[in-house]
Amino acid sequence: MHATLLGTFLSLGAAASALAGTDFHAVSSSLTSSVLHGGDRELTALGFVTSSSVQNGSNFLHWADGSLTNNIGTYGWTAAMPRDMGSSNSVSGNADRADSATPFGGESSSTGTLSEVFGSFGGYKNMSWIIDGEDNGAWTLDLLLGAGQMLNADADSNTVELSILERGGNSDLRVRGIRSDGSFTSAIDMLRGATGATGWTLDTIEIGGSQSVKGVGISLDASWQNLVGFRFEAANGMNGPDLVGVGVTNALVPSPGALALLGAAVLVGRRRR
Ligand SMILES: [Ca+2]
Ligand SMILES: [Ca+2]
Ligand SMILES: [Ca+2]
Ligand SMILES: [Ca+2]
Repeated sequence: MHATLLGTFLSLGAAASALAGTDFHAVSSSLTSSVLHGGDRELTALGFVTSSSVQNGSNFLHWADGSLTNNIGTYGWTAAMPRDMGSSNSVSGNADRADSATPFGGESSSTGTLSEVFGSFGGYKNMSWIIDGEDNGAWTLDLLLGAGQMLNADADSNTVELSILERGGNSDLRVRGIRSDGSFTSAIDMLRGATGATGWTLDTIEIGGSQSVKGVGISLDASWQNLVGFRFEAANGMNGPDLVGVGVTNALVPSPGALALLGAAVLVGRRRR
């Protein structure tokens, strides 16, 4: 191909990618695998339809802080949030676990924490520990990346920056990016119809039978930049999303603050020499 023509095609391709917007890639069960340790589930591979991205357990271990607001109150990363432990569905969004999973630390007081659900369970994210939502209940969850880390969406609609696993594949969930300056992106909705089965099921304390765990990989719009976390919102009409896990790309970058600190350290080092 003529060099000028090739250049034109390449720039057209880049422009098309930049305008790609948000794309949802259903989880593909044939590209997904996990292992059970007793009743605790470790994700080993997570693949998506029409995406080159393959995630694994490491993508789910980037969360270092967060808070959940439900109909009872607001609970920080390590705060003991009250759970529904039986037939009562009085908490709109709360920690819940597989019937066969290891109990939460606060099991005897009917509590659980965000750090248990979204942090490391001895080296992996325990997919048997989730946030259970109620049918018409509302809750808001902020999850924050590790200090000094930031996510910038690329301009490739086939690469997944954010993955969401939901118990049942029968609920919707609203998503916003949280920028490093504290502002929020516009919202996108993960719709239940966009999800695909992981291949495993989950029966928790709050429900009386097993349901398929489904999920989606999201290629975020290229305008989603400088993200230090995400806000997830469940609202009336979304059928009580049950959040099993949230993964992000491992291609995180240092935040401007972290870069400034790094730069200062380099300058100090130079002055000392
Ligand atoms: Ca509940
Ligand atoms: Ca992408
Ligand atoms: Ca659900
Ligand atoms: Ca059960």
